Parts: sequence; structure tokens; C-alpha cells
Amino acid sequence: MSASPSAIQSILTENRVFPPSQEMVKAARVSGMEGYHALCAEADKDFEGFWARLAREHLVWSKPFTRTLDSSEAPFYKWFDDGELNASANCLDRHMGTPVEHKTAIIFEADDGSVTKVTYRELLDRVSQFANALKAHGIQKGDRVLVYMPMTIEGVVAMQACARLGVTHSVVFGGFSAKSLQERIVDAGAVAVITANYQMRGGKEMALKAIVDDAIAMGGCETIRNVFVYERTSSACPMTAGRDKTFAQAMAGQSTDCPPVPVNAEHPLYILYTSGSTGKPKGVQHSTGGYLLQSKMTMLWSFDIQPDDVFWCTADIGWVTGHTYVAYGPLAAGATEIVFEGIPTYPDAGRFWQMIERHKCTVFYTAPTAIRSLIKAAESNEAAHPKQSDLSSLRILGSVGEPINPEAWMWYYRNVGNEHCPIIDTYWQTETGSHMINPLPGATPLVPGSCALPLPGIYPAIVDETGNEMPDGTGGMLVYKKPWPSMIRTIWGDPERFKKTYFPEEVKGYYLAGDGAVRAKDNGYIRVTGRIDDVLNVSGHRMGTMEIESALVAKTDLVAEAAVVGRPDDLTGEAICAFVVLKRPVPVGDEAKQIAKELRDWVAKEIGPIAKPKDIRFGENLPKTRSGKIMRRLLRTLAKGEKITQDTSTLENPAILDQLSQNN
Ligand code: 6R9
Repeated sequence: MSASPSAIQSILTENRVFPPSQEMVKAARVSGMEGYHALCAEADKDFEGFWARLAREHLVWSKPFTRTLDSSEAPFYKWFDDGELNASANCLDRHMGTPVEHKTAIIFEADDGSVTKVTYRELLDRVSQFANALKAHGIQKGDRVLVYMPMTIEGVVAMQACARLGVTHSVVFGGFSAKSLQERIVDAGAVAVITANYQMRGGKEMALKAIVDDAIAMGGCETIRNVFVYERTSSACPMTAGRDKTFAQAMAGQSTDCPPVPVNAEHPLYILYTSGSTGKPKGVQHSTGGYLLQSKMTMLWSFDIQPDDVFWCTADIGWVTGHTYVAYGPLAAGATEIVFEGIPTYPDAGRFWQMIERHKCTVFYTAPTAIRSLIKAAESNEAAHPKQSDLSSLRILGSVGEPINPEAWMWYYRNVGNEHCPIIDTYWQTETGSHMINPLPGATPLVPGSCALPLPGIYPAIVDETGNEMPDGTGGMLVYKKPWPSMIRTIWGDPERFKKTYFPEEVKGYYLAGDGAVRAKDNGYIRVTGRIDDVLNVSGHRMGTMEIESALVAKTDLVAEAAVVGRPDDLTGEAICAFVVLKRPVPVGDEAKQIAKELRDWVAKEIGPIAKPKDIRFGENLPKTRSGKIMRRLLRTLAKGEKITQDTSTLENPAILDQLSQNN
């Protein structure tokens, strides 16, 4: 489970309610609960008609669709599938000749505080020029291109340029290792990598291109013909002649005019790898039409984006939140957005608040883990407190990635929102593509820690293992009973895994989210309690326990066996705790510390620093049943530092529990 039992308890007993202000209700696009109910009623009455209307009103189609939803090969649903459009044209070209053309599209603030702005016109020119550069290298519709870029305007340009050509991008977060990168290049069969020489984070220059080189050198990457390198800093990096080109070299002489390539609405806009409970990360495949529609609709519904808004989503483009709410949604909605390269604590923990003041940010969207760490910083250092900055431009706050505990919610509401900004707690997933369950700023009364009600046209239910709906007030598994336009289309290259993972037969053909939830008896509000599978949520990042275990046992000279579980952590939500059996006697003292460090570094190399276990404990064995199954629930108890009170009678080797309860 994602949240600690005490956090869940405090969410479940929370009963403060914050209705929207009259002012907000009056001005908002979806006005009052009447406005929300009217949209829901429209979808209830004519589900396909509802989505078709929005798709016609909000997207520009080069060939209009006549079919809305095709369920004939369910769960491989198709939306608007006889229509054609281009995602980049819907984010950029469509604004030309409107007041948005010369409006600022992106305010980029670099790690060192320098600021660069581009208008929609300028962004279109850059995207087109880079798209022409890709085209000149033979990259075309249907190809896959890997993007390994820092948070920069060029990161967005890379994604948009791919979309413009009908090239499917796969963005890999800059914190992933060469090994992870190589696996994704191979799985996607990518023809090129778009990267930067370095990235700047917290005043430090960190190599990106060198990691790409390492990844390609690992083998299996023969599909890669080119590597495009954005020169983020002036430091040199190794370049392979013939294969590697700087952005400047690739773009030299290329025109800023590049007609967008129309693609079928179902054409894969991107593949984004995410962790599951078993095996290697899966490539979540998203569509063009349905994905873009809901990316835009949720900007309008959840954040009530208006022409003067300055929107800031702090997520990296390496995660789904950075896809939907940095690279596509804000641009499709014609908003001005902030893109931030750095980290929230550099040069000090007041950075976010200072940036909100500097750029007059109106809608701010971040993760509970960031809020919790900034609370801690503000409490120990007055100078990092939000009250030091003028935050009066803010009108709406958002939260994403994990359950937000009511304490953090209240702090965010009071200290950042000055008690007048609604907090939009958005529950969704890589697989859902866009927001699914959250309050609307001018309609829904807020309850701290609750993501409230489904968006119009979204049909969640809470069921037991056989797909039967649970009575309100009783916890169960969260499912969606109907498809939605921005849903995952398949797992890249593995349709069987897609079916088995998300539409298991037991739950009646519903989409299984993998989270537990409760619907309140009185108001129908949904509270998500966390993952019900072996997926951990560390600082809002998804990590599969199996993935980390495989990485540990891959250190064959040292590790015999490993089991990974999560334990609650005040700051990161969950922390990774590994129980390891070595191929040598159980180490103690300095030796244990040294081996633990070696293993952490190993995991960082295998997956990335975000997967490093916080705790590592050594034992001669793991607690197992007589049939040889590792008893993870016991490990979870040990990880929390609690006494075992569960039944251990089926345990083959009870003595091992004492040994593993010692932390190294
Ligand atoms: C968007 C994103 C998805 C998992 C999801 C759930 C957790 C995300 C949440 C939340 C409670 C919220 N999650 N938002 N839990 N309240 N507002 O984070 O996608 O990285 O795929 O993670 O994150 O457990 O299943 P992703």
C-alpha cells in the first residue's frame, strides 16, 4: 500500500469541507455543481455523443471522424479511428492567426535563474525547423525516437517535432541509467536518440550524452542511426562522427516551415515506460486523437485555464505528468506555461515560491512529496517559507502522484494558497493518460486528502476480486467500467500482457487501476488509499519491487537472494527496503555498511538513482513458507520496525525474523 496506515486513517476520518468561493463559481468554465452535473448528465445520456461533441469542438481534424468508439476488439478500444489529425498542429499551428500566436507559450527558467521566453509563433518555428532536421535524416512517420532530455524548451521541441512527423517518441527520465536506457531503445526499436550534452541540476553539470553512449555500447541498439545532441552547456562531450549531430549542425539551413503530417487518431503518439508489479517496465502506448482530447479537456476542466493564466506544472517531461501537463495539454489549450530546469531546493528551498512571484504564476501543479519536503524546509528556515514571497497571483493549486495527507493539504492551502485557492487533487496514472478523478475548481467542495469525484464521462467503481461492486464506505479495488479517450491502447509489443494486466477476466472486463479506494457513503467522494500490487510509490515515482529485486540478484558475485518491500516514509511517501541474502556470511558493522553502499550504487547503475534502496538488511535467509514462498507481509512489518504479531506458524525458519529485524 502506498500511504502509511496512519496517513490513510487520517484521510479516512477527515471531514473538513471547503466549498468553492462564489467568485470562482461565477467565473469558472464549469460553474458550480450544476455545471458539473450537466456535463455528467450529457455523458450519461449519450456517452459517445458527449466525447464526439468535445472532439469536434476542441480539436482540429484534417479528416473528420465519423466513428466515435469502436469496441469490437475490446479491450483494444479505438476512438475516432477513421479521423486524421496532427498533435503538433493542434498545439501550435491552430493558434496562428489568433491572439495566441504572439502570446508567450513557454517561460523557461534555467537552473541558474536565467529566463528565456518563446511565443507560440517562435515555438512553432523551432519545432518545424527541428522536425525538418529529423526528416532530413530519414526519420519518418511510424519510426520511434528516444528522447533523453533535461527540462528545457528543447525538450518540448523534441517531443513536438516527433509528433509533427508522426514519429512515436519515447521519453526516458534523465535520472535513469544507461542500462535502463538501452532496454528501452531495444524494446522500442528506436532509430534515433535526442539528448543533450549535459543537464544542470542544483548548480551541477551532469552528463546525459555520455550515458547515451554507454547505453548504445551495451549492444542491441543497431537500430539507432543518429544521436542529436542539444548543447545545453558549453562543455564538450564525446561525439561519434557520422552518427552524432549537435542541434545546431542538424538544424543548419533547415526551413522553419514543416507541414504537419496527418495521422490516424489511433496512431501512437508516444510510448512511455512505467513500472508494473512483475517483470521489466512496460511501454504504455498512447494514441494521438483521444489522448490529445483529454489532455486539453482536463486543462480546461481541472485547472479552468483562461487566456491570462500562467500555468506551472513542476513535473519532468520524463513522467506522464510532464507529457500531458507540460508538453501537450497547456499548448493545446493555448496557455502560457513555465518550464523549470532545476530542483526545488536550489539555491534555496524558497525557489518555487520565488518563481511563482517572479512569473506571476496563477495555476501551480506539483506533487505531495515536494510539498512535504518544502514544509520541512520552511519550518527550519524562515527564508524558505512561502510567506517571504508574494503569491497573490495564484488562483488554483494542484496535486498529483500520490495521496496527499490532510496535514500537507492544509499547509499547502494556508501557506501557499492563502486560503483562497482550491486544491485540485488529481488522481490518474500513466495508463489513463490524463486526470480521472478530481474536484473542479469552480464547482466541487473540497475535502482534504480526497480526490472527490470522477470527471464527466469517466465511470469508476469499487469492486471486490470478482468484479462485484462494494457498498459505499467499504474499501475495494478501483476499476473503470467504461473506456475513455486518453486510455492506454496497449503495451508496446506485448498485447497479451496488456490484456492480462489491465483487463483481467475476473473483474468483468473492467479496467483495473491497481489502486485501492473507498467511496464515501454520504457524498460519493472517492479516496484512493494506494497501490494494491507490488508497485511502490517513492516521491510520486512508480517503482516495481520485482524490478529492484532483479537488479539486486543480477549482482551475481555477491547476492544470492533479495526481497524488496516498501515502508512508510514521512517525506517520500514510501521508502524502498531491501532484504538481502549474500553469497557470504552475514556482514556486520563497517563491512555491512560498505556492502550496502556497493549494492545501492549497483542498483543506481542498473535502474537509476531513484531506485536505490533506502534500507538494506542482511540475513542468512528470507522468511519463507514451507512451500518456499517469501512472506512479504512479514518483511513489510519488519521494514516498518514493528514487532511481528502475525501468525508465523507456516514459516519454515522463524529464527530468521530476529536476524532481519536489525537494520544495517
Ligand atoms: C499521474 C501519475 C500512478 C499511481 C496511481 C496511484 C498514485 C497518482 C494520485 C495517486 C492518490 C492521487 N497516484 N495520483 N494516489 N492520489 N492524486 O502519478 O502517474 O506515475 O503512473 O502513477 O500513482 O497509486 O496508481 P503514475
